[in-house]
Amino acid sequence: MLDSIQSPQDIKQLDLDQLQSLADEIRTFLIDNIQKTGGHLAPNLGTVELTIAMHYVFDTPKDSFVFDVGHQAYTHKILTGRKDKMHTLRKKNGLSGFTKQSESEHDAFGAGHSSTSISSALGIAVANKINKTEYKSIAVIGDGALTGGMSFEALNHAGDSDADLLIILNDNDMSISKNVGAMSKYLTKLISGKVYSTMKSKSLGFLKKMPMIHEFARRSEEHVKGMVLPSTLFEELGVNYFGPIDGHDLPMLVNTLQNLKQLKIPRLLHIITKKGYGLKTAENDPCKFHGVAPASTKSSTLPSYSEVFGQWLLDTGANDQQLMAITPAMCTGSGMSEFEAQFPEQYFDVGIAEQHAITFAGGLATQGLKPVVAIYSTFLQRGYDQLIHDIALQNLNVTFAIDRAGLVGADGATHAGSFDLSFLRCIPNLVIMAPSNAVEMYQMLNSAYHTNGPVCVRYPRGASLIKDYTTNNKIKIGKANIARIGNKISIFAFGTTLDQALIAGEELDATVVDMRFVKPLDESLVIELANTHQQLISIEDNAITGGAGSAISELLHAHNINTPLSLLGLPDIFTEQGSQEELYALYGLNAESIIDTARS
Ligand SMILES: Cc1ncc(C[n+]2csc(CCOP(=O)(O)OP(=O)(O)O)c2C)c(N)n1
Repeated sequence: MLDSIQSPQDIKQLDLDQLQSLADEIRTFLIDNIQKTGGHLAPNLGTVELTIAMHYVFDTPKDSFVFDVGHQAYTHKILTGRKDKMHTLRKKNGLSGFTKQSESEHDAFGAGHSSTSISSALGIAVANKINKTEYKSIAVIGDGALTGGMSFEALNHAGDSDADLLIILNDNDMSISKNVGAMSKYLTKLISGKVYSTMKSKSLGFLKKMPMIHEFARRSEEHVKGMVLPSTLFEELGVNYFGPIDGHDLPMLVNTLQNLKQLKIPRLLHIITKKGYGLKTAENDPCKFHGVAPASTKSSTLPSYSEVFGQWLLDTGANDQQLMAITPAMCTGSGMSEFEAQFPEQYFDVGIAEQHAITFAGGLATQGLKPVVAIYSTFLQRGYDQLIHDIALQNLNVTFAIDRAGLVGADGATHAGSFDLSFLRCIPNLVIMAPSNAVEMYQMLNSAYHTNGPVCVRYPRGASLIKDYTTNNKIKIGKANIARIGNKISIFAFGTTLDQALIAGEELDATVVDMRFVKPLDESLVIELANTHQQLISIEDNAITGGAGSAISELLHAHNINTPLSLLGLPDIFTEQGSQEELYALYGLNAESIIDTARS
């Protein structure tokens, strides 16, 4: 059946039994495809029935579906004419692993970062009203994404509006790890609460027999609230609450969505799903199967940079009870699982709440504790004002372990850590380090932790080439390291670009510097080398605009030094998806490119 579906119109001809067969076929297809391409397996297995029901009842692209994060939208891609390209998922020039406007008219809003769906769907709903259309706007948001502050900001706005907005809360009790926080507990209470159960059966019975739906819709909002379910948190905020219903029961989903389609008010449908549904291994360990690598990937015996951080955290936290480790919902990805297990009193998963994570760390620091915020470069973007206003301005002792800096590969532009050096470098009081290898990273973390004020250590995704890296040594703040002495040409390498710089350095007989610090720069060394060499090249895995090379350029300019300087880094575009190797080659961040630059 799947091969005959070219557009959402095609599924509207099917009966409910056929829809169920289609769900089974899609599930088998997903398991097979994701094994080859890699991708978000468990989240997508959990949303097959929901997505089929949505396309059965609504009419995209006139109606808008906004999938939060967009990582669970594979069935949506399959049903909207992209099945034949699913083998290119997450590959260079292939389909994105998230929703993307430029990819399909059925992708109403692009995503990748969490907790944006209610805001954007509300914007669409309000625009629909202003444009006098009858189109529907639907946000699909997970219970994990609901922990993000933007979701609450959007609910606050939506509940006070008369927008025709349907929010579907896909509750599987999981973020990447187990979901956390009071909201998560509240949702569990909603599902299991005694008072609630009676209300649930009443409201569902009511929904099924809704021939008087038009009359219902005409009733005042207050009355609607009272009839369906009084006093859920959502109701109190002015968003009508329906459910919870079984998110794998297709007939129930179709029936409920058909009913809810008739309404024109802010409303929320709570569905319960199982992450990894239909694949036992994924159901049993949804965290491990949240995102998977292609089955063909060879596992590395070398530690990843995230693991190096995790080990440092364990070693340091074991000896210092002032150390407080904070993650905004990225425990495993950041290498913190073991720390969580061993030192639960010193560990905080605050939910998908980067802004809060940073300011919370600030509060801890004012009381003499020593917070370490582990955060992906791309998600640090969320906490920018908090970093400036709450941490740097008050010069608080917070260590930032910034993971996934530079190009991350298959996740593409939404997840690339391309901008951190640019947006961090302009903030007073910050120290910014970029290690060239695992030993240096460990030393830098030692230094960061024992330096007053906010300090960032930023490192890339992937394996470090060194197995044995623990050390008590520290690195002197602001001191670069000359890795190779040569002639005429000096290459300033930031972070792990050092390896490629050294290869080019051999070929060119160039001086190569492991810069180590983006801020403070080792100014005296740069000036000395600029005065003793004829050509300078900087290389970094960050946007050239405002990046580390720009810092060198500014320094030379300030000292009227005219030695030619070429800046290698990421161009002024949103970077593509592909393997990390492909992308570093594409953007010229390799030895060849350094050599070409020097020769040209
Ligand atoms: C701002 C931001 N922080 C962190 C992430 C990483 N992330 C991707 S999916 C996810 C969990 C989402 O959980 P939920 O919304 O419940 O969806 P599920 O995967 O359980 O279906 C997280 C933390 C992100 N995409 N964006």
